[in-house]
Amino acid sequence: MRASFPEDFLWGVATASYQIEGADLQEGKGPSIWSDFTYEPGRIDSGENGDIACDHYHRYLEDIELMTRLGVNSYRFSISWPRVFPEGRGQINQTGIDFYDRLIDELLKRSIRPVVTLYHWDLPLKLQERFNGWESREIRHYFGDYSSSMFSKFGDRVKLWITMNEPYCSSHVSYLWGEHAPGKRDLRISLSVAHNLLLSHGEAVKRFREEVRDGMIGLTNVSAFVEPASDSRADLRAARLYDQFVNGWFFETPITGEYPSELFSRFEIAGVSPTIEDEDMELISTPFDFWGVNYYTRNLVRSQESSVLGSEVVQGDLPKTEMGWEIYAEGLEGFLFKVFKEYGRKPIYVTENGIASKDALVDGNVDDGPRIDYLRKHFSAALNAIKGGVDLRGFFVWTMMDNFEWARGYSKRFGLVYVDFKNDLKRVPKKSFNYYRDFLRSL
Ligand code: IFM
Repeated sequence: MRASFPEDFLWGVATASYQIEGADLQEGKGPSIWSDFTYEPGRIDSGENGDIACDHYHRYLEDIELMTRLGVNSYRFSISWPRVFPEGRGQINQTGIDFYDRLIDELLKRSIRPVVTLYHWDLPLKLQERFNGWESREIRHYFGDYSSSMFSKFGDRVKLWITMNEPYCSSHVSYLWGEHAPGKRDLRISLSVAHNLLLSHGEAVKRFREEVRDGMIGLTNVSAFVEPASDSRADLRAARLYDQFVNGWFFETPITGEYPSELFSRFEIAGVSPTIEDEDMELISTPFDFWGVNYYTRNLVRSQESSVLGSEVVQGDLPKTEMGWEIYAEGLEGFLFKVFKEYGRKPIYVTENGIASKDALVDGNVDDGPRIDYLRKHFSAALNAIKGGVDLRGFFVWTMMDNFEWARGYSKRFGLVYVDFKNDLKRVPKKSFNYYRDFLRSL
């Protein structure tokens, strides 16, 4: 199968700073909203946090050595904003910059292409304290300045940039469902946060165009392959509204410069729609180069008129991962076609895809058959999309190693490498690591 993918296809693994780095308040790093949130009782399963995580900050060489053994040609990671700007802006933490310099140089030495996400959820706590972080329109200038600095520090070596990871999660999972930092539950605030995130994405792209001579910049969204729970008119409409909420809001708006109209009208009537100022939509729709698609599951949706969203997700009957997410590789293929056709015919990278499974270390081995099966099916779905004409250019498995899975703590393991959190963070490649390695060699 591998040989059927384009020759210059990027095959990689993905991670995020707070989930793996550890060294949380060390070497000049400032706190993020997660440093704080994880210490609030009841927020995280088992009261865990990312203080140490996989200690990648100190063990990055060992981790890159594993990537080399794996045979990937690219690595997607995020920069921790508070590690480089402890206060969000102003005084730079040179020790943090040095860390990313070493990381990038080592990757390039191993012919592994660095793909950098500027924001994967760890907002500097200072900005939260000063003006409520993403709730304020001001944040776009801060994000723009931070992005400009990163372009100038690393742009000579990093050629693929992602402004942010899953703005759906940094808005709704954090401000509507209350599961992620800072853990609020208010749709009006959540929609305004989503607006400020999109503005900030646009600002970063604008800066990139003005300041960087080569390279590409894109936006990574989480995607849901939405299906109606029945053929009833009400459920079909609910599926449409839900698709606008999860997908359209973040995929359509940056292309068209307009929010999906049916859902926007509903929010207007409910008095929760975001305030849009002159030129906002122009900034949001600043042309960018590619889409990052994070795909995990499908969502089955039925009508729920009493909710302002007009829809609710119901349990489907497909086999599920340890996260309780349905396994549906056909959804990846379908979604890639949708993104390509409906949202600007841009190059696409699958920037995350993977599975949490019940992995156990037995006699020094982790036999994670479900992950192998999952990856095989999703690689094949990606190939079908390419054969059907989608401009898919890369695939990043989530994730390199078991790590801090946000509100679920360390209980959910997504890695190709098992991390023994009870035994000095020992790394043990799982059977799926060997599967991916052999797949990559099978030219
Ligand atoms: O771990 C997360 C990641 O940070 C963002 N996308 C989904 C993953 C699995 O939940």
